Amino acid sequence: MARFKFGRALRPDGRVERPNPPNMTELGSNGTREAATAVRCDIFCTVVDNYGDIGVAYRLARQLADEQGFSVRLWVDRLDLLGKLCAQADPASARQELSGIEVRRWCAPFPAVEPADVVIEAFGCALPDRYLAQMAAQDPKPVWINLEYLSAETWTLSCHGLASPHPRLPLTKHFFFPGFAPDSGGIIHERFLDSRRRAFQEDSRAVNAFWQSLGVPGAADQELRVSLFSYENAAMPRTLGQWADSPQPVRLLVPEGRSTPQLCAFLGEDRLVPGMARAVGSLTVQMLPFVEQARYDRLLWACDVNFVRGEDSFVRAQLAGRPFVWHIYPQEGQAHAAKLRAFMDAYCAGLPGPAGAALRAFWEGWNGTQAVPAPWDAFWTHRDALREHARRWARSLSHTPGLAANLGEFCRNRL
Ligand code: TRH
Repeated sequence: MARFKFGRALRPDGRVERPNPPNMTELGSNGTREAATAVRCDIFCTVVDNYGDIGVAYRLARQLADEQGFSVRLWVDRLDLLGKLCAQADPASARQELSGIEVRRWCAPFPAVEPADVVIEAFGCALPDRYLAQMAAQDPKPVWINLEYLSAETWTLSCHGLASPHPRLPLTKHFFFPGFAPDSGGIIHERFLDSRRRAFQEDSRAVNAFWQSLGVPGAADQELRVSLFSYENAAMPRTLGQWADSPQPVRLLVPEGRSTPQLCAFLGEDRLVPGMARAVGSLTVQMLPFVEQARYDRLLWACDVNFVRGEDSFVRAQLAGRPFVWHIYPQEGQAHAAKLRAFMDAYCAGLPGPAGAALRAFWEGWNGTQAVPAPWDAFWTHRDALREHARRWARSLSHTPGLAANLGEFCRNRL
């Protein structure tokens, strides 16, 4: 029989085999490894669009393995996208080990595998029927989690942890809402991330070496470094124009992606590819490759201000301890406006009034939830307050238990 480190291998006759003996260690509440049976966890992820679904699922999978001692198997339908976030990922391999987790291609027909102790479906992706039927046949039943999108909206707190019985099968799904409030599911932040981040930011040699590795020159005197990861954005040309007219040099660092056509139009270029840099007035636009997740963190740590989007880069920008601007994932009927404002309410509560008002105005303009985009200068004039607040916010997030720890506890209490 084929044996895999994390595997529940299939017999040639197609019957489900017993799982291999799982890891015999897990992390106790004090963070030390204790002799115990590892919790087996299956995470299911389908990519709706972009990188956020797989970005969150892969990050969570690693943290559940590293810090909660879970034995994790991640099922994902788009291994090609995982390859963008992690260079070791092999898009052609249907089964591989990556950073302490087992990664499997989610394909149809779904193989007959024994369900894990904990089953996490990311963002409401429906589990394969065959797997669901096997969950129902299992005794005891797996702990079944539906991991929801991150939101600061208060209604999510009343739904967090709620149980939803399956209409036909003897199974119960629990809703898990990541968030910022103490009684939410929390956000993903790795242990020691905050100290690693601060050590990097305080080490000018490490920062310079990072810029060099990306082919970005050292910062000019007074230069403002901005990273840009955004969706198509009606406010972008105006903001680019304001940077071009700025008294201060601005270097805009752009991982290739959905902003590229707008930048081409602004710069009058047919194409922009990683490595190219073009200047207009005070603004230099430098294209970067899409880098691995860990390097993207460093980009956020090294810039003065970061434009981020979606869910995962939005959280990483907060953990970078630097001012940032969020382009929220647009939803039909402007449903995203309430979500944007709920976060601004939480974030601006700790900012002096004028800085909070400037942040709200700029973010609303950037997101098109307010008709007239606010000028960049009106936002950036508050840079000292924004910087100080970003540092404090990152520090306070790093002291929260976090999504993986909250999930770990929630599941263990139900196993
Ligand atoms: O890519 P996103 O827009 O993803 C999503 C999806 O649209 C999804 O359907 C939606 O529901 C969700 O947002 C809210 O943005 P996000 O979430 O920031 O994910 C980007 C990931 O890509 C994140 O893990 C960071 C990573 N990344 C890199 O690893 N390297 C890079 O160079 C860049 C720019 C990003």
